[in-house]
Amino acid sequence: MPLTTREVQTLDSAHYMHPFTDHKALAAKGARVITRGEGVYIWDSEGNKIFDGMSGLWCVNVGYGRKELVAAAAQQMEVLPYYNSFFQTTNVPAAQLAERIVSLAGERFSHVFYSSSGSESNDTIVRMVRHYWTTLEQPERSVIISRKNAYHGSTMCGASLGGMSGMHAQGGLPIPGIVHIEQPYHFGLAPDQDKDAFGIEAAGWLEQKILEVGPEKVAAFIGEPIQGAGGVIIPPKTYWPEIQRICDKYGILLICDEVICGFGRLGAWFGSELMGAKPDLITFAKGVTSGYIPLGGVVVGKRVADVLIEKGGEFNHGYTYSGHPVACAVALANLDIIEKEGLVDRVRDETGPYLAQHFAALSDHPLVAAAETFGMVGGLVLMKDKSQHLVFDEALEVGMLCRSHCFANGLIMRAVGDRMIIAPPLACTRADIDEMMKRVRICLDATLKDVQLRGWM
Ligand code: PXG
Repeated sequence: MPLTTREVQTLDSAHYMHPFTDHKALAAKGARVITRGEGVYIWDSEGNKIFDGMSGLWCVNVGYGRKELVAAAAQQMEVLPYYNSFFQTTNVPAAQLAERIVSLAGERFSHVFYSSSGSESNDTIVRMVRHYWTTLEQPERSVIISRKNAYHGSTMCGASLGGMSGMHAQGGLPIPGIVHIEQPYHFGLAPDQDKDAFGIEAAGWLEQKILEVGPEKVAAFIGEPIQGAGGVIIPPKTYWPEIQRICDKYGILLICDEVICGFGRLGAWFGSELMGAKPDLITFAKGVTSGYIPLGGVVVGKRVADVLIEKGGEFNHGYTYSGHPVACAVALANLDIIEKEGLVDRVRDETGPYLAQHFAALSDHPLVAAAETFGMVGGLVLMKDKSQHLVFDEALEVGMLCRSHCFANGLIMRAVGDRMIIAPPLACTRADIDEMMKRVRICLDATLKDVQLRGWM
């Protein structure tokens, strides 16, 4: 007999400590139990069918229920379920996948270092970058510059690189040698300024910080091509080329965290290609396996790999699951699907522009002050009075109210403050996008009605 919803909720609240969750609040209401997925939909234990406008957590890029991935995992588990890559050993899928990822990333890259998540990958990067500069006899180059409101994971290094003040407030973060500049959020910081001029100005904050820290102490700059968890902040097109110019000018390494943007989400294998950035290191995770099994890693550019391999000696770093054969086999099968179905080109040429057009049209809604997408990510801003640029009182948590109307109306759309964000599967068809947009409008209307009833607008 399967457990009832209530039984699962009871076990859950008694024993399962969830990530990023207020447990007192959750216990009062009981967790939603998700039981299955197919295509772009998930189902909960009460039988509700929900359009997953967030691809799980930005990861189920090929959609749910892909038998090829199940078969790849089962087959690899039968042959070799696990072996490590320490002690001068390797396995077939890990070596094959490394070659494949390097060839997708382009000729500046030569190697892949594996982990099991985005957070671990960024921990690897912090150690690798500092080891690189030490190997080059510049150990004082240890400071890494990141951005406010960035998300780079939840480990000590990941959360320190990230710019979330709520995370820094717990556990003594950030660790030493990590500093932050303001994010390039045009709508939030300078909506009246010319967008391209703002992009140049925002990139200039990096140069200011380099000069403040001392160029001889700066190791690297890290950024997501488009900030995801921070609310889908799409930078002006002038931003990344200017960031690249500044990194080149001071010889500092550029790290693009492509945990969300990589593997097709923006309509290219890596988002940095589209932004005009030439990173030395790329963080990946999530979409590499479409979330079917944990896998992450770092694509290492020749600039770094050549030094580490020639002169770095042993890099005293690695994980039990680095190059896990089952995870790598699933990743290979996932890349096969993306290639066979032409999903990257489809996002770039067909579904991405289609989504962009329909999403932008939401700005005719009384609650929506701005709505923008890039590939298969999008964000909109809820405002009290858009003509006056008046925001809602933060304490009202209008975004969370909208999110609850989304749940109630069969749609997963996330709230980051008063920004509502989406990241549907890359496998979405136009018909799926039509269905999602229909639900988005229903949810916005329900939120509007609710906000008016409460007298907040
Ligand atoms: N970098 C980026 C850019 C991410 O988006 C990580 C690193 C960390 O990956 P792992 O696999 O360690 O979780 C992420 C993860 C949200 C949300 O609220 C986003 C992430 C994770 C949890 C919540 O949108 N992104």
